[in-house]
Amino acid sequence: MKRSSIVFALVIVCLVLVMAVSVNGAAKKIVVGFSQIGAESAWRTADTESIISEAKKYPNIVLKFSDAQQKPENQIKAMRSFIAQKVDVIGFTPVVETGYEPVLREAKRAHIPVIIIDRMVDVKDNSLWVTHMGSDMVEEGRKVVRFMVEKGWKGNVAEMVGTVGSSAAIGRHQGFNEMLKDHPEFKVILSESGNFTRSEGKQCMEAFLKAQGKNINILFAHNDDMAIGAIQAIEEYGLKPGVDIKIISIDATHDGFQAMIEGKLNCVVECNPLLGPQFYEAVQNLMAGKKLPKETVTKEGVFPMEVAKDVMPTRKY
Ligand code: GZL
Repeated sequence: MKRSSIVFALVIVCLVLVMAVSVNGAAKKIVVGFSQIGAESAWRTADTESIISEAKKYPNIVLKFSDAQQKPENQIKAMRSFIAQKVDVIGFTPVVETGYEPVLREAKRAHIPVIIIDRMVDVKDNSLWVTHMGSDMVEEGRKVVRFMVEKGWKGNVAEMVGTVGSSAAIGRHQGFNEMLKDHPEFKVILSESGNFTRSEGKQCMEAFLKAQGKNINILFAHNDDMAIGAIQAIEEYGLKPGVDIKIISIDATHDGFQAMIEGKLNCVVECNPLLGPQFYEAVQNLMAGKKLPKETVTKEGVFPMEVAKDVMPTRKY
């Protein structure tokens, strides 16, 4: 065989080897469809930032992100679109607990695994989702009462509930009322929804004050954004938030800490939104064929106003 033919053959073999390695060497792309609730609160914004920014750390992750503007029907539409696009994994946070069973069945039939983060669905068949990660909302409600008792608070309580039908609002309300049974020093005189938003929290507090005014001793707001809206309403009414009306809320966001530093909010119960790292670790493990835990609960603390100034610089959301 001529020398030139041997060299040509060697070049071809090398090219084929290089191509084979490059195809096998590059990690397989994983296409993730994520349906987010919306942008109703600072907590949700931090959660979205975590989901989007963390995806950029994985060269093999392609994220398709959809914002449902707090409408479950938009989530169902987005999830059907992800199924039609044959994504590898669907991630989502359900606005409310119910109404998702049909689309979850469609994802299962299409062999697309579903990872749920933060809020949860209420379905009988738990094979419709692979894993859930997020806070224990019932325990968050219990922590609120434990703090109120520890501080020696007593009197009439106004409860400002989150989005009606959401697992966050249902769980927090459940834990709160479960603990109150043993504490007759508290009487819940008002309980209405502020839908987890600042503006609706302000409106809700205006209605509370119109109905009960100075009879309200304590406000429990299911999230910081509603508490901040309520603080504005209380000040406009001529009372001192954090003094005339004690206030406790859940999330522990930057603005919650700022309100505590200003003496207008007495305590925040932490609910951590930074679920991006956990979510993509689960995606990678799932695609690598590893078994995932059915449930992963976030560990969280309680921050009274006295520690706000020192703790604030350490906060990540
Ligand atoms: C709780 C989360 C709630 C936050 C709110 O895990 O779903 O939704 O408490 C957010 O701030 O809107």
